[in-house]
Amino acid sequence: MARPGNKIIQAKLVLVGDMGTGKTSLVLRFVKGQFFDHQEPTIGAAFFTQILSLPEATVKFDIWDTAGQERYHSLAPMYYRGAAAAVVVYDISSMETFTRAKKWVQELQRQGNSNLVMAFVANKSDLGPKREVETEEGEQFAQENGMFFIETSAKTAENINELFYEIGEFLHTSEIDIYGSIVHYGILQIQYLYLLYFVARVAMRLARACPSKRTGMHLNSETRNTRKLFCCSS
Ligand SMILES: Nc1nc2c(ncn2[C@@H]2O[C@H](COP(=O)(O)OP(=O)(O)O)[C@@H](O)[C@H]2O)c(=O)[nH]1
Ligand SMILES: [Mg+2]
Repeated sequence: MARPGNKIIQAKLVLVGDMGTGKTSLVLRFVKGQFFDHQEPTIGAAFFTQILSLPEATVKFDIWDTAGQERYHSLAPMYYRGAAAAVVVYDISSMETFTRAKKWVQELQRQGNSNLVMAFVANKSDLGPKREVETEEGEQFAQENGMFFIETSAKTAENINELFYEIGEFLHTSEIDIYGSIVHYGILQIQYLYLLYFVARVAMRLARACPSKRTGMHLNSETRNTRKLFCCSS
């Protein structure tokens, strides 16, 4: 529930990663608190919504859960375009899905939204004995690419709320940053305009204090001479 007076952030979130890494399971766990050992594969993409209350804001997530199959790859930009957050998922028991996740990160970086909040998620942390990807490998890649890293298990619910909570916090802070830069830019513009106004006023005062030499000097002196002649001739 949105808290009264709390700021509301509407955010499009997209999940990408290889098929079978647990994207749908992560979302179902977060949205409905459910987990299925035999989760149906996603066709195309599925849409979910969930509201998350943070101390300072309420985040309304519009979640696009994409299918990981290669044949749906060409549809992916439709889902990540305009997204505020992207969750790139791999399965800790499959090195292949880790390699694929790294490619997803590169693709998201290429699409050029520098404000995109990205989370690198190592799912199925409950499959410890089958682990192929060490925590440090995921952590290091995420760090090198400026992403937030977390190990989760949709099965045991480990770190699922934490994942979305962190994303919400990142979205909230990056909104403050954007707002802050707009205010900062506005102040700079006002200072610049005031400086121009000040320079213009000084220039006008100077112009009034030291008027430029009149043109037609020759005519004036002629007038003076004429008067002189008139004076002397009388
Ligand atoms: N052990 C374990 N299995 C999981 C976990 N998350 C998903 N699965 C299983 O992995 C399979 C694929 O999950 P799914 O959510 O359909 O993956 P998606 O294709 O990425 O959406 C399903 O059988 C899930 O039950 C997890 O955290 N731990
Ligand atoms: Mg799925």
